[in-house]
Amino acid sequence: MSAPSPQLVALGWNDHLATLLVSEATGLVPGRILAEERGAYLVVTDAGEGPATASGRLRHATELDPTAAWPAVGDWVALDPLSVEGSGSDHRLIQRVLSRRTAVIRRSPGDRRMPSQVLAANVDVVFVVTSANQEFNVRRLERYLTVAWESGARPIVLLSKADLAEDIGEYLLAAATAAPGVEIITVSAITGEGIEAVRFHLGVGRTVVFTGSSGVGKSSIVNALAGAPLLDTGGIREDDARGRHTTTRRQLVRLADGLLIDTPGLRELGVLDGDGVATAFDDVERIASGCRFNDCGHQSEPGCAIRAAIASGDLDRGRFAAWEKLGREAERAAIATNALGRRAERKKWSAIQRSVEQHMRLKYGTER
Ligand SMILES: Nc1nc2c(ncn2[C@@H]2O[C@H](COP(=O)(O)OP(=O)(O)O)[C@@H](O)[C@H]2O)c(=O)[nH]1
Ligand SMILES: [Mg+2]
Ligand SMILES: [Zn+2]
Repeated sequence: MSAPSPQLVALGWNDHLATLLVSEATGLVPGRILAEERGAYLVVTDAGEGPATASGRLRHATELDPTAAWPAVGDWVALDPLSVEGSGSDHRLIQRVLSRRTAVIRRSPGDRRMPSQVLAANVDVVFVVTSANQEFNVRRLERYLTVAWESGARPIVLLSKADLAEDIGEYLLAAATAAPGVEIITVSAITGEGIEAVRFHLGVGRTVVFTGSSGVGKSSIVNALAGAPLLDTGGIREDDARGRHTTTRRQLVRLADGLLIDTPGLRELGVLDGDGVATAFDDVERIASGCRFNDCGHQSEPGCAIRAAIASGDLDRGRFAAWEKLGREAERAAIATNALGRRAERKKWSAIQRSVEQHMRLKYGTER
C-alpha cells in the first residue's frame, strides 16, 4: 500500500481508515465526499477533486436493503480505480461506503421511501446552533441535541446572534437546562464574539458539523471562522416547502485548521434511537430511576420520583413531557427500522434463491 498523500491526511485519512479500506474494499481507491446535490457528488482523492456518482452495484445493493449505507457528505468512499485514473474524470464511480465512525442522521417519519438520511458522516463535533432571540425554542433545542447525541459525536451548543440578546444570561440558563453536561458557547458572527472558542474545537483532520434550524446563523458562523464569505447567508430559504430559492446542497468546507460541514435547515427532524434520548435527557432518566416501580408510568403510581420532582420544582414539566414524547418517537422509529430490516432480509434471500435456481437450471437444465 502506497503512502497516502498529505491531501488525504488533511481530510482526516488515518491508519484506521487504511485498515477499513483493506477489509471492506480491497483494490479500490479511497476518497472523501465534499458535497452532494441531488445524487451528484464531489469527491476528493489522491488524484484531486472531481465529480462522482454511485455505481449501479451500490444502487442495486441499497435497493435490496434500504438500511444499507448510501453516500453522504463526510463519508469515506471507495471508488472504482479505472474511473478515477481514466481521463473521463467526470464519472468517478462510488462502489462502497466505508463504515462510518459517527453519523448525524435525520429521520423523516413522513417519508416512507427515505425514512432516514445521513446529514453528515464521520464528524467529531456536532454544533447545535440556536439563536438568542425570539426564535429560541427549548423543545427544538432538545430535539436537535437528541439527534446530536445519537450521532456518536460530541454535541456543543452555539447560542448564536448574541449581539441581539438583551439578556444573554436568560438564554444561557434555558439552554443549560435543556443541555445538561453540554458545553455552551455564545457567539456572534457580527461582533466575532465566541468565534475563537468555536475554533478551539477544530483541528487538522478533524470534522465538525453545524446543525440547527434555517436562519439561526450556521453559514454566517462558518464564514466568520473562514474569514471569508464562502457560503451564502440570509435570504436563501433552504429546504423550503414552497420551493422558493431552494438549495439542497450540503457541503464540507476545508479550512487550514479543520473541516466544517454546513447543513440546510430542516422541516422535519425525527429522533432515531432511545440511546440518544437517554443521553440527552440524562437528568430526567436519573430522576425516573428513583421511582419505586421499574415500569412506573409517572401517572398515579405510588413512590413516583418524577411527579415528586415536578412538584418540588426540580424538574420542569415541559422537559418531562419532551422526554416522554421523544422516547415514544424513538420507540416507533425502532419498530419501523426493524420492519425495514426484515423486509430487506426477505428480499435478499429471495434474490439469492432466484440466483441459485438460475444456476441449477444452467448447470442441470430445466428438467429436474
Ligand atoms: N444580528 C446577527 N445576525 C446574524 C448573525 N449571524 C447571522 N445573522 C443573520 O441571520 C440570517 C441567517 O443567517 P445564516 O448564516 O444564513 O443562517 P443559516 O440558515 O443557519 O445558515 C442572515 O440574515 C444573517 O445576516 C449574528 O451573529 N448576529
Ligand atoms: Mg445556511
Ligand atoms: Zn414515576
